[in-house]
Order: sequence, then C-alpha cells, then structure tokens
Amino acid sequence: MELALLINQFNIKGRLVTLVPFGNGNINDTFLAVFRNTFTETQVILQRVNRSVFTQPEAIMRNMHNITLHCHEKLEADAKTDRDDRVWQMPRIIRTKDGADFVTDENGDVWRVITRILSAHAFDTAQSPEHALECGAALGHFHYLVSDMDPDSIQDPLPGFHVTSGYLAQYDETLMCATAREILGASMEAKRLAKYIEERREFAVSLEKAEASGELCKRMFHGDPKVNNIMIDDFTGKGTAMIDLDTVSPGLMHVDVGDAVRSICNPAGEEELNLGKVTFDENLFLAFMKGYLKEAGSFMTDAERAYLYDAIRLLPFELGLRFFQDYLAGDKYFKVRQPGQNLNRARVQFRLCEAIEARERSIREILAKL
Ligand code: GN1
Ligand code: MG
Repeated sequence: MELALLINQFNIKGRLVTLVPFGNGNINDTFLAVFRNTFTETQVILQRVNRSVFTQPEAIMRNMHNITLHCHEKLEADAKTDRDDRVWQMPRIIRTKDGADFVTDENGDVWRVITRILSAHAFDTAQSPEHALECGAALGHFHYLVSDMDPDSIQDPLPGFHVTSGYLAQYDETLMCATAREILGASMEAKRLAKYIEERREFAVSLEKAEASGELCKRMFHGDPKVNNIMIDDFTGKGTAMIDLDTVSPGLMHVDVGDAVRSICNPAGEEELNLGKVTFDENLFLAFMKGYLKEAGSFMTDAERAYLYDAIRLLPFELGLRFFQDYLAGDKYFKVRQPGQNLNRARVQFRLCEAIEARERSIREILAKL
C-alpha cells in the first residue's frame, strides 16, 4: 500500500505535505510525516514494525499501549507538583480513525503512528559531558517511571534478548554452517574477532549467574537505551524523553546502564571505520553516571552497584557478538547499507570492550566514589 494512503488511515488533523525516511534505527522502518492546515502543523512518526525481529508485532503494540498509559498518567500527576525545571515527555500512540492502535497492511506488516517529541533531538554520539549527564538523567528518570509497572502487563517482546549465553549458542550454531565458516576463513580480521570471543566465554555469563543465584533481580528496563534513543531539548539542552519503547520489559537495570554507557562513552560512535578513534571516555562516563544516579540512585541496591563494572564490560561484548554472528549468517537481523558493515560494527564494539578492560581499575574507582 502507498505510504500516503496508509498514514491517512490514522486520525491526524490537516493535509499530508511531507513523508520522508527518518532516523538511523537498525531494525524498524521509520518515517517523518508532516501535516499542515491553514494555521499550524503536526509532525508525527510513522513506523513499520520489523516482523522478522518482532515476530508478534501485535504484542509489541499491546505492550506499547500499556507502557505509555502507565507512564503518561504518572508524568501528568508529577507535572502538577513537580518543581523540576523541565518537562519530561514520552511519545503517544496516535490511533486510527477507527480507534485502533495500528494498521495491518496487505502483507501482514504492522504500521503505527506516534507523536514526535518536538523541539528536541537525539544524537548518534555524545556531544559533551553535559549531554552525557542528561542522557543519564533521562535513563534514570525512565527507570523511575516504569519502576512500579506491573511486569505481567508486558508480553516478552524478544525472548532471549540480552541473554548473552543465548547469543553464544546462536553464534556456535551459525559456525556449524559451511557458508559462515567460509566467510570466517576468508578474513584475518574475522578470525581475530572469533578468537576474541573464545577468550571471553566464561565472563560472558557473569550477570546470568548472579541472576540465577538471586543476587540480582529483574525490574522493568528499556532494553535499548543507546544515545540516539534519548531526546534532548533543543532550547535547554536537557534530557526530555526516552524513545524506542519496543523492548521495554522485565530485565536487569545493569543491562540498560551497560548499553547506554557503551554508546555514550565511545565518542567515535558505532559505525567508526578507524579503530584508533574508538575509546572509552572516562569524563563522559562520570557525567553519565552522575546524571543516572541523581534520578535512580535511591532505588539501586548494593548488589546492583557491585555488578555495574561487569555490565559495562559485557554490553559492548554482547553487541559485538550479535553483529559478528549476523555478519557470518549473512546480515539477516541488523540492517546494512554496505557489505561488511556488521563486521565493522563488531570490530568497534570489541575494541571498546578492550578499552574498558584496560581501564578496569579506574572505572571501578569512579564507581566506588559515586
Ligand atoms: C538495534 O533499532 P535500534 O537501532 O534502536 C538493536 C539494539 C542494538 C542497536 C545497536 C531490537 O537498535 O539491541 O543495541 O541496534 N535493537 C534490537 O545499534 O535488536
Ligand atoms: Mg530499537
């Protein structure tokens, strides 16, 4: 179906004047749509949910309905008494003219429309320590927002998401396939990454072990809090919203902190080709943690604090492993614009993981002082 016909099924005032691809997401297809009438304009986000990743897109939409309902009520109640110098926001689902949360097209694809957070932007890399601090505050505030949600109101959006042992098993399975072994055999760099993985199998399950022993417990988490999912107010420079709510579900808060840190503290970003530029910036890290703890420090347990370093080391490793497995499997999961892109993404994450390992002592010192 033509996109313009599709979006006109949603209840949006005005006439459609622009519909263009938007953002840098690796999974869903995202468009910006602008509607105008004689005195104002409305900007919304149109998205096709990636069905090969989210195999139950209707469940994703039910989750989003429940999450936004819960958080909007809380945001509105807080706004009445809040003396904070900012307004926290969250996108809202725009319904169809028939009152549904989404449209299913003739191919069975699920399309949704959500509000755009206006006068705010997300960046692909951290711009400054102040920006990192605001990212921390936004994630911490998000954890506060979802902290009292009923986990049973959420259906697991991606079973096994952020279970590193599962990704190792998937990687091993991929390597059983002859074409994957050929791809691996053809590149020195790929062989180097394979060795890197082998040396870290034991460490890769440390958080899973802590969870199994009861030291760490799941709470509601975001699942994908990378820097370009955190909206910053254009006028004040303050964090205002977390977007991309598809993976919000019960999970370890460490995973969120680790994932945000791996994307914020590497100023070169996820697509850097020159590995020499990939580093772990301790100033950005300190700023991020300060912002996070200001909003979420009060409900973080000692055990959670004790495992933060492991999470910070694990998340770039896990993402590197996911990119590398996808490269060997023929780029089936993450969108690529050129061949070898997933291999390079894996190189970046593993280099970042190395940089973190080299700075273990000072990272632990920073954490201990917070
Ligand atoms: C994917 O869709 P996007 O780009 O926000 C991925 C994350 C990765 C991220 C890396 C559901 O997120 O887990 O960290 O790419 N999301 C899913 O850029 O797999
Ligand atoms: Mg996402």
